[in-house]
Parts: sequence; C-alpha cells; structure tokens
Amino acid sequence: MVWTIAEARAIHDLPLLELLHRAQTVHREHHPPDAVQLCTLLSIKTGACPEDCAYCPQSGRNDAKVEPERLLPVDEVLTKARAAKDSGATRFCMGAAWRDAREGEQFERVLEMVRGVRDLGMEACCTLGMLTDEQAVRLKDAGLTAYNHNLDTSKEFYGSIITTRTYEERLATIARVAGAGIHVCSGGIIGMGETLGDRLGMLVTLANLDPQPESVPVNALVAVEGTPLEGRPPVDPFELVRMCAVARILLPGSMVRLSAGRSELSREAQALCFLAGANSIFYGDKLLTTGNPDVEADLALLRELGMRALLPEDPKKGVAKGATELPPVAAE
Ligand code: SAM
Ligand code: DTB
Ligand code: SF4
Repeated sequence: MVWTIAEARAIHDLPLLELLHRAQTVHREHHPPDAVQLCTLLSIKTGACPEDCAYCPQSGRNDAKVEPERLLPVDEVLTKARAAKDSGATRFCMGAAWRDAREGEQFERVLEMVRGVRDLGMEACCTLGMLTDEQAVRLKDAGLTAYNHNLDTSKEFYGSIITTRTYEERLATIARVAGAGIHVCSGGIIGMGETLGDRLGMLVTLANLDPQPESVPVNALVAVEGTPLEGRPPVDPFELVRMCAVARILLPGSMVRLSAGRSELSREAQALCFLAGANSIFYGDKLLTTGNPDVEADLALLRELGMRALLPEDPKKGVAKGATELPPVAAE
C-alpha cells in the first residue's frame, strides 16, 4: 500500500491512548510484545567529516570538541564487538565519519571487521556514507546484515540541515544497498526545528520504499555544543512516543530503534516508546561520540518492565525472531 502524509497525520493526531492502542495492536501482529533488540555502536572512524550536517558533532565544519581519529585497527574493533556480545548485544553497528566509503586498504579493513563480527554470530551493520555498486556487493559478500543510511528528515527540510549532499543521493545509496541484498536501516532525527509535516514526510518516504527498510532508527537530537543546532530545545517526550507509534503503524515489520537521545528520557517515557512499538535500543555507554545510558541502568529498566532481549541470530537463519532472558547485570 502507498501511504500519504494526510493518512500519516490522521494517525499521528489520534488521542494518545488510541494511537498507542493501534500501534500496540500492529506491533503484536508482527513482533514478540516483550522483546527488545540490544545493538551496540562503535565509531570506527571519528570526526573531520567533510559533510556539513548541522546536527553532527563529527562534521569538520563545526566547532564541536571531537578528537578526530583514523580508521581503527580490526583487532580493536573485534575486541569491542566481543565485549558487546558478552554483555548481551546481538547487533554490532560500526559508524564512520565519511562522505563516502574509502577504496583500497581502508575498505578491505572494513570488510575484515564485518567478517569478524559475523564470525562472532552477531548481526553486523555499518554506516560509511555513500557507496558504489561494487562496494555494496562486496559488503554483502562479507556478510553484512544491514547498512545504515538515514534520510534524517523530509525532502523539503533537508536543505536547511545539510547542503553538501542531496536527498536524491541519499535515496540512491539506499536503493543500491537494497539492490545488493543488504537490509536497509534508515530513519531520522526529530528536534532539529522541523515541522510535524517534515517528520511525517520522512516516515511516509520510508514506508513507501519497496521493500520497507528492515529497521528505522528514531533519534532525538543530541544538541551538541559547537554544532549549529546546539541551542535547540529538547524534544517533548510525547512527540517522540508519537513518532515511534506512527513508525510502527506505517512500517509494521521493521525494527523501530529508539536511538539517540535516550539519556535525556525518563524511564517512563522509554516505557511508552516500547508500548508504541519501539523494539530496539542502542546498548552501551556510548553512541558514536556522545553518551548513552549505562548498561546497568538499561538492564535494570528492561528487567523492571519485564522485557527480554532478543536472541542472537543463528548465522544460518537470518534475523533473530525469538527472545531470551536478559543477560545478568554486570558485577558491581
Ligand atoms: N557519515 C555517515 C552518514 O552520515 O550516513 C554515518 C555516520 S552518521 C553520524 C549516522 C547518523 O547519526 C546520522 O544520519 C544522524 O541521523 C545520526 N546523528 C548524528 N549526530 C546526531 C545527533 N547529534 N543527534 C541525533 N542523531 C545524530
Ligand atoms: C542512527 O540513526 N543513530 C546512531 C546510528 N544510526 C549510527 C548514531 C547516533 C549518533 C548520535 C551522536 C553521536 O554520538 O555522535
Ligand atoms: Fe559526516 Fe555522517 Fe556526521 Fe554528516 S552525519 S557530518 S556525513 S559523520
């Protein structure tokens, strides 16, 4: 079915409890009601990015205090992946502050990282900027589960946030990734000064992709000092809840990932996001360059809510569908 912004708006504007009921109904038709996927992020190449994304502390064009780092060695990345697995994560996401993926030795190194993460029995995701067809195929052959490439916002608002690349380039990379048989992970950010129409425009664009993305990260802006968006007021948690619910209803089979901004969210607001259909979080004390709730706090929250962590993927069977008990809380 093709979604329109008017339809998305009608859903969004429902009374909150009605919206939550609908989202939860859709959620239970497609996903276990109590399972959350734990994904751990690592910045494998940090800062000095040539792009001018207004929200991003890693853009070389802003004054955020991020120490640039070259592409990490494979063993360092795999040590972090192993630690993430041991603490209960089933997906390891590697982010690089590049406009487009490097050729040559650096790309080979990324392929090696992907193979290493897959050998651990984890899902592997990476986000390296734009890709060529050949790079997409090589990532697929290395076993990459998913590629993250966010639309970030609507086509109309995009130019107010990023001027160094276009929405069309973003969509073309997403198509290339899907064409190579890699799952697409694509979502966006709220709280950048966009309108509700922009938020819904982004979700409708994602929902009308064929196939729909396997996962949709919903980020609340982390307003980092030194970026052009440093002064933005925090997102109202109910707006985030509504965004998760509309994403769940428009993209019923996708994982909805409650991503950046959780450090500022109360436990109650996070619980409402889960009720609205969010079924994945970034798990680990750091996102790429900014903070994330402590592992212990996240495990305590999930336990208190009676939620379970998704089982690790069986490498032969694709994406995990089952659920397991939460991993034990780390020793004091
Ligand atoms: N350079 C690659 C790219 O842009 O596709 C990959 C890394 S980039 C940091 C991945 C995503 O992180 C962005 O698309 C954006 O949605 C999100 N992000 C970056 N900074 C953020 C912030 N301050 N708050 C919320 N989300 C942010
Ligand atoms: C996504 O949508 N959010 C993650 C992941 N994809 C790569 C990144 C969030 C980054 C938040 C800012 C930072 O830590 O630098
Ligand atoms: Fe670079 Fe990605 Fe940050 Fe944009 S979002 S500045 S492309 S790292």
